[in-house]
Amino acid sequence: MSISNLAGPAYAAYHSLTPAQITLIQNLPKAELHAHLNGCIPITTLQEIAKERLTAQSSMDPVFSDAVKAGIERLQSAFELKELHDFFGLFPAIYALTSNPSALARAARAVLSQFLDPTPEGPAQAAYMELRSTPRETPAMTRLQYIQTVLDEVEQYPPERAALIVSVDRRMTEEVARECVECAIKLRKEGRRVVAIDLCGDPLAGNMGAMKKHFRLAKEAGLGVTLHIAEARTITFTPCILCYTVSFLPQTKENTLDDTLKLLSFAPDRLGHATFLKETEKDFVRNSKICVEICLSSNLLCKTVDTIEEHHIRHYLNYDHPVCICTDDTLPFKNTLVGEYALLMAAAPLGLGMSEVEVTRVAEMGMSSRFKLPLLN
Ligand code: 6MZ
Repeated sequence: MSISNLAGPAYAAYHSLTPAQITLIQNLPKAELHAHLNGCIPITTLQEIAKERLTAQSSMDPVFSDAVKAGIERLQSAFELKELHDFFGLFPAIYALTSNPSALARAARAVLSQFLDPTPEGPAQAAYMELRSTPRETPAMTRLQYIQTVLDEVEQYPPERAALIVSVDRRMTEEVARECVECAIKLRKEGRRVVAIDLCGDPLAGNMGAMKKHFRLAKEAGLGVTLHIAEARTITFTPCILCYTVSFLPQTKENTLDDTLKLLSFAPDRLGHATFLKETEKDFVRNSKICVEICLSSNLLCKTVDTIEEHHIRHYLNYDHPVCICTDDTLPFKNTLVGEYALLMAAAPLGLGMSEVEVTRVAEMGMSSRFKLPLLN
């Protein structure tokens, strides 16, 4: 995405920088390690795919086609998310468009190009990218074909520039989660460029206890593991007699109470967001030197963090703990990797006011947190 498409907190931060600061962050070798394919499709690519698919499929259900159009309009305009939960409602319209191999390949190509090809303003946003995506089975492709299609695009770039992380969605059934992990292992064994498994999706969905064995399988096979963790505040309450008698008390899913502890027991190599970790959990992350993938615009726009000054990145930076600055979903958040680095460098209250030396150190941390391509046999 070109800087001209920037909006939101990253826009304000970017435009507050001096030309010398912009040149510095543009030229720093940066790694994008947390970017979701269907969340990063340039809006122009999505519009093109929509135009072609909606006209070609004249028999398409008009109600459905209106829903897709409305979804794209929503993504085009600046919109307010009231909470993280609203965010997941954006995807059905996108998924309706990337549901066959050619549209998916086109989307993947555009996302990779957005990060890895030189921009109108200067060098490529990222020196290296780990693109992640959730395999979907559709009438036009199996989950294995989904991953192969994305890999074909990733592998157009040399190994030192791009790799794939296969995402498992918290809402998946156990069977589907296992299928995704098995496909990732199979493809890696064939020499394809899959480096890790991710856990993503609505933070309040799914049963994480049941997911553990699939992630163990991935680890045993040599793949890396990264997990979205503690992204949303979960309501925890101690069961009491009132809970059984007063029907309007908040309902919590039983698995959210110790969700974070369960996920930490998967022995992850990296964590996504990690916004609402308790002090003991933060200590564990620090002692285990687990890199935290930080998505500043995403957290601010989804309102899981109120202001940049309060962002948990500060905690990790105070300890010189490894973090990686990432965009998460450039399509809805209208951000760029350079924009996210601008948030580090811009003076308060727009950014964290970090020095050149500090920002350079953070970029190095990201590059050092790349997954290694495992050698499987
Ligand atoms: C959790 C997220 C996410 O995989 O279809 N996704 N999961 N937290 C987030 N932070 C805001 N952003 C995106 O890309 C889209 C999918 O990635 C996950 C969601 O499950 C979403 O459906 P792929 O390429």
